[in-house]
Amino acid sequence: MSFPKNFLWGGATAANQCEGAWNVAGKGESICDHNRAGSRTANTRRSFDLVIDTDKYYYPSHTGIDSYHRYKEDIALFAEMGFKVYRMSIAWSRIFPNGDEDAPNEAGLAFYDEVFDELAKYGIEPLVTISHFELPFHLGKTYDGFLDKRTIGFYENYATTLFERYKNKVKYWLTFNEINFGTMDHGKRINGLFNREYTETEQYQALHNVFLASARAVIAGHKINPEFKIGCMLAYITMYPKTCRPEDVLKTQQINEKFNFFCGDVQVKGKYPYFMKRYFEKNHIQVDVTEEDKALLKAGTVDYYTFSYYMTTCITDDLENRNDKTGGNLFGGVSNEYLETSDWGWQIDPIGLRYTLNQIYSRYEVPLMVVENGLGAFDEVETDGSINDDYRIDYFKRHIIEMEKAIDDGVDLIGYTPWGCIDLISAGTGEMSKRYGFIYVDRDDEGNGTLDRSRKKSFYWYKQVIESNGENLG
Ligand code: P53
Repeated sequence: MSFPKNFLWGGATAANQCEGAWNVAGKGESICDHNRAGSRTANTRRSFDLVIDTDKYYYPSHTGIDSYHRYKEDIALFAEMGFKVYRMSIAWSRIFPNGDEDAPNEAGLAFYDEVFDELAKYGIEPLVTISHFELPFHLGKTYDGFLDKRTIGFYENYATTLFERYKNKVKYWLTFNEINFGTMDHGKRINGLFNREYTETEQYQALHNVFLASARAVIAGHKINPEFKIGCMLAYITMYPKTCRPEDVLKTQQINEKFNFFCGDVQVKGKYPYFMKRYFEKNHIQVDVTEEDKALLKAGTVDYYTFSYYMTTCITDDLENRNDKTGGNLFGGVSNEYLETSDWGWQIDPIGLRYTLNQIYSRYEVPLMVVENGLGAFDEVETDGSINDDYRIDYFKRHIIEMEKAIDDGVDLIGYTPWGCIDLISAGTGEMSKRYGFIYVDRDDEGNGTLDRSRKKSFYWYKQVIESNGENLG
């Protein structure tokens, strides 16, 4: 049992959670620049301000961990750990500040040229998320984001600009981060629906337009460089029936189809699954899907499938009346008495990763990559400056063992990029103290600290894992 020779070990971040420099060198406002810091309990309900008021409130994305200015130091640390791949995102609003311009902002493009050149120095392959929760604010405000068909064209123009510019520097792309959050209210991070309440029809119409934008980008990208690998990305929250009561099992199947299967089916198989067509019919949801759209979805299928994996949850047929809901899952899943939870209530389930990899692979049989996984935890800096994050090492070790078993099961798993390889702003809560990194960043929830970087115990541990291609787990 072992990892393939060319397995892509690395780490993952997103621009809005680490770059900072939110209004520098021509960058426009992105939707996430309007998110205030939340609190531990706020979870995914951070305040979203239509008008930014920096005198009154702290907006964590405005400074992030300042990687806009410190990326060279950060990449050197990634290289020290032996990263083969680095998953990062491009801030759309650096390239098209308002989103609807014809011509891109050269300063934004030049910045990422430098980042890619820096990665190339160390032989690290970039894996670029084109849109990671960072639609230009103007597109949401003026067009209701992806509810307006014109936004499909803006996205295609943006993606094509990136493909042309970086065609010899980047091979691996992802069109949208966690696209399946578009099936719920949380989807405003992707589709930009924040001006008012939207009907379910409107939400699914916007998601449909996101699918079309993704398909158009895949087609355009392959024309520009046939070597490109363009993938989808889903938040995969694996579900178990709470009990073996057939009612619970059936409910699990229904919620699972809609949250975990629907978007992957569209992006990998190129068509809407039967259960969503029926769901639309039964609930009088009128999504306009033309024959031309269907052909586009068919032609614009992705080359590989990627997902985030943090937790599993349990489903019962009376979710509404339960008081044992778990954190992180946005459909109200309940606890599993066989699992431990993180300090944020996310249920830790390494064996679930093997199960999940097999579940996804049996459905699609395309190469898979785990592009997010990790433990958000409080870290303590000792008086000598060391950070002994054994709990994080233990979390990764157990997940890596299960990935190896999944590969042994026959799953074509090509890479692993743990989330927040350097501490960054939490997407859910806006906290800094929910730390994921191998690299510690001196910064607190209110924005104080030197922003200095230091190596945690897990840093040395992960270096040894990569060096041994997953054999030496300590
Ligand atoms: P944070 C919820 C559940 C699963 C994945 O999340 C999620 C979320 C959003 O909170 O998002 C992904 O920072 C996302 C990253 C995010 C990461 O998970 O809330 O792609 O941007 O930071 C971890 O702990």
